[in-house]
Amino acid sequence: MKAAAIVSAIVLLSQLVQGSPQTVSSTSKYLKNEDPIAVQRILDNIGPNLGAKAGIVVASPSTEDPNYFYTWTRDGALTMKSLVERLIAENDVSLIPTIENYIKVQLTLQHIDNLSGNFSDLSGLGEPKFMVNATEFTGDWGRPQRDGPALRATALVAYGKYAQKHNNKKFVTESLWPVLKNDLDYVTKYWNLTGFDLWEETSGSSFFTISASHRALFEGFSFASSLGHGNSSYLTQAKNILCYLQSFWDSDANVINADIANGKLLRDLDSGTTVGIIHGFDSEAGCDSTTFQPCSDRALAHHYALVNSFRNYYPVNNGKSSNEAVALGRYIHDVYYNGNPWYLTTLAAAEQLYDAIYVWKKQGRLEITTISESFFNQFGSVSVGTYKSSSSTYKKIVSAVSTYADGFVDMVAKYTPADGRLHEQFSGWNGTSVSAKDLTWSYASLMTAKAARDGKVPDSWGAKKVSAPKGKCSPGPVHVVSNDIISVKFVATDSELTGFGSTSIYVVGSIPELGSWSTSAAILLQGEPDTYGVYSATIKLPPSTSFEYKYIEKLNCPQAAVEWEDYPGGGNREGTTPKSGSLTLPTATFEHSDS
Ligand SMILES: *[C@@H]1O[C@H](CO)[C@@H](O)[C@H](O)[C@H]1NC(C)=O
Ligand SMILES: *[C@@H]1O[C@H](CO)[C@@H](O)[C@H](O)[C@H]1NC(C)=O
Ligand SMILES: *[C@@H]1O[C@H](CO)[C@@H](O)[C@H](O)[C@H]1NC(C)=O
Ligand SMILES: *[C@@H]1O[C@H](CO)[C@@H](O)[C@H](O)[C@H]1NC(C)=O
Ligand SMILES: *[C@@H]1O[C@H](CO)[C@@H](O)[C@H](O)[C@H]1NC(C)=O
Ligand SMILES: CC(=O)N[C@H]1CO[C@H](CO)[C@@H](O)[C@@H]1O
Repeated sequence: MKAAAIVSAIVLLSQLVQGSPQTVSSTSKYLKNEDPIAVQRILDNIGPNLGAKAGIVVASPSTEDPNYFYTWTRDGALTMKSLVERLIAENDVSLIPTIENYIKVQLTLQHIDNLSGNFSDLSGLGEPKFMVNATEFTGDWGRPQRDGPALRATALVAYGKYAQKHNNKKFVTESLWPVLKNDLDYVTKYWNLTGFDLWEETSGSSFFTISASHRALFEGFSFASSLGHGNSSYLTQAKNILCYLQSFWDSDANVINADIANGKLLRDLDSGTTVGIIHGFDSEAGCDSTTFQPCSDRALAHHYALVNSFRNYYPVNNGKSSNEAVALGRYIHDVYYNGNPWYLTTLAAAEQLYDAIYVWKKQGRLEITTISESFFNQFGSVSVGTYKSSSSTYKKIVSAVSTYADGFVDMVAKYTPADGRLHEQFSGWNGTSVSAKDLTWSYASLMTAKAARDGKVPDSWGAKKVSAPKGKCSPGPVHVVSNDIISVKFVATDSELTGFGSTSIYVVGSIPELGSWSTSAAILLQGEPDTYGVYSATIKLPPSTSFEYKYIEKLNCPQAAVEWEDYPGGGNREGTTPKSGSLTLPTATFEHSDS
């Protein structure tokens, strides 16, 4: 054969092997390029790098504006979960020492007595963050946060199953189980108390935390059983949690509520819910709505409403048509660093859809219900019903949803700087990087979104076996008896606060629940869902307690100037809780003179 003939034979052969030559999409190219950067940056942020203790996951190397040079239980757990999934999907055994160091140092963190409590009654596990040398953080903070132990339990179970399969039982019994047991016991005991949400701003009950708690105990029970430590309390409380979780679905408004305090809605549309949905994904659970699977009608209705809330919100989203992906922040009217879009929330929206597509393909059909109808109608008018994979409607929808999902990644790609480094946020005005640099969680979210797009889904956690709760929900072993506490509502009006980038109203006061006059620990007043310009916060206080307080306005970033309300006489407001019942304080009105 002549050389040219050999070359063309090789070309022909390689085309046969690869199938017909296809153009690689820009989404694939971006992810392929960014994925190794993400893994490397994650590993760079884990001790002993950066001077952190071995296994400590540093949130970001940023030490000022903002200072994220800490380890958060939540961020660390979600990052480790993504590394364990990668270990399993790619057989990347080089990750094992990092994962095992992480697990070992958690036992130290669990034993630190801190401002959330102590180890003896496990209350200290609710502490949200620690110094990178694995010592206590003593500053003001939104604490406790009850998602951390649950998320860590899930990361540990994922690695525990892998290690058991690969003959590392010794590590599981000696190092992993002691940490996991504490987390499972913590969730079992405390899930039914309030705490701060994943954004560390709102004290109450959140979909994210409750759904993570359910998964942790449900899969924790089976895993513990496989080690001979099965404890029926885990399963009993998993059932109670699942029952309570259903109350976050609002069937009238067709939304998943994000945060609830004292039976009142604090916020509905929130990207934290999407992060909760992808965390709870189980590729074998179909489109189950009890566990809010990514392709469930509830989760798709949430996706639709959440994305729409951001559609005309950021200037970077301008000009997108009504079924194109857009950049997403945490929630609208967020003020933290001006409330820009985040990489991890935009990627979570893509990941939810990749998960959904995976399941539709696996089961060979998709279902449209009256709940998910509006999500599907974005891509052309379709009727409620079940569509088999052979139908043209199915094919049209799957293709459109794939394009739509890629669009979220494309937004992230567009605003990723040339060096591939992901901050926490990108400007809603022009897409430049904002807030903490090299955010570990941003990179973890890129890795998991790519894996979902590639069809490399995490192992099942048994969600298929979850049965829908019936009857009245039972409380947890530790719960608040409502007459022990008084709901105190703070209300303020300001008709000039507009959306993206404006200031927010807070209340601060003399008692710890009101931040002890520290403006950085002030309580954020949330916009009332139905009343324009009215903001409120409801907190719990003991009966017959007197306190002083005052309202402030500020941007939620460290250097922001604080504007104190102009209260007659320059003094403080005063309040006293009654012996029982609730208390609504007089409404404060902010007025702005243009001077
Ligand atoms: C642990 O913390 C709880 C409250 O969170 C407290 O009641 C208990 O006394 C503390 N125990 C120790 C040994 O500090
Ligand atoms: C841990 O780090 C903090 C902050 O850098 C420092 O103040 C403290 O002394 C360190 N503790 C130990 C035991 O190294
Ligand atoms: C089972 O779990 C409960 C709740 O966490 C705990 O109090 C109890 O000690 C556990 N039982 C055993 C045998 O470990
Ligand atoms: C505790 O559980 C009960 C029963 O599901 C529920 O009504 C209540 O809102 C829960 N409270 C918290 C703070 O989780
Ligand atoms: C982009 O917007 C940010 C605010 O989010 C601003 O600080 C920055 O100067 C702008 N940069 C450019 C290049 O316009
Ligand atoms: C070691 C330490 O700082 N412990 C503190 C933990 O928090 C409690 C309050 O809940 C303090 O009293 C301890 O001093």
